Amino acid sequence: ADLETPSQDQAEAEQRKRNKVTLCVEGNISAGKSTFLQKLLKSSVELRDIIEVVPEPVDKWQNIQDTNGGQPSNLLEAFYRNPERYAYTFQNYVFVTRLMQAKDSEDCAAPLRLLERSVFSDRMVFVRAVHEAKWLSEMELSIYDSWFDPVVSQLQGLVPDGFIYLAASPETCMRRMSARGRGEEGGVSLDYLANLHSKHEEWLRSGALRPEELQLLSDPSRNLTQLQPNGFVGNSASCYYSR
Ligand code: DCP
Repeated sequence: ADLETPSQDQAEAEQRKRNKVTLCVEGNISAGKSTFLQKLLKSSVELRDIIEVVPEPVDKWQNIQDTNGGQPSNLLEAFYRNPERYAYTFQNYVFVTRLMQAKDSEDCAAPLRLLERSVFSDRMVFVRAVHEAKWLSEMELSIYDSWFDPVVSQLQGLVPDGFIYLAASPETCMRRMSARGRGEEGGVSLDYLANLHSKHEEWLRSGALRPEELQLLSDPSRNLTQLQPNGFVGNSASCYYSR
């Protein structure tokens, strides 16, 4: 009987999981996602108690451990140095590391989980942009597309309850990116940022989610409702979906 009846701890953990809200913070390179999340945590003790922030695993992309004990490699740097060669490898690894991180934070005690970016922006923004730049071949795009939906639909932990979009002009992002001076991003052009910007706008502002995405996000068991953009946090952010 013990095997069949979940303990009180297990039942509470399940209940916590069901009641947890997950939002993904989206925006262009250097839009200010990490700053926004850090400020939110510092803004009040009460907020800190209820929020679990899950930063983007950029450090994992910069430090690929060598399985033979050699020096770690930097995949982010390899991608920007030789995008035709590494765009697919990079986007593939971005997906896997995001998945691992989402799983690791799934059981956190906080009722509100804020993830920096999502597999949806990876696909709708970055994968599209690198394909348009001809850094991803037709075959590589088809491979990515062929596994994306089946994998995501098997992994409920990847589907958020909503998105917070931090909109910033490509010029602002360029200025902030140059000021930050992350070594790998030295060659990122204003044109590339402008393309990423328009892809974010198309995806999040026009509500142009793909039918499969809408289906995933409006799964009745997740109790989601589509909302109009509502200026959720400050004047440059919108929350598109909410319980
Ligand atoms: N990146 C990418 N493809 C993805 C995700 C990220 O090419 N699917 C790249 C873009 C950046 C780097 O990874 O060079 C880090 O991405 P972010 O824009 O998400 O992170 P930032 O640190 O720039 O965000 P912010 O400054 O808003 O905190």
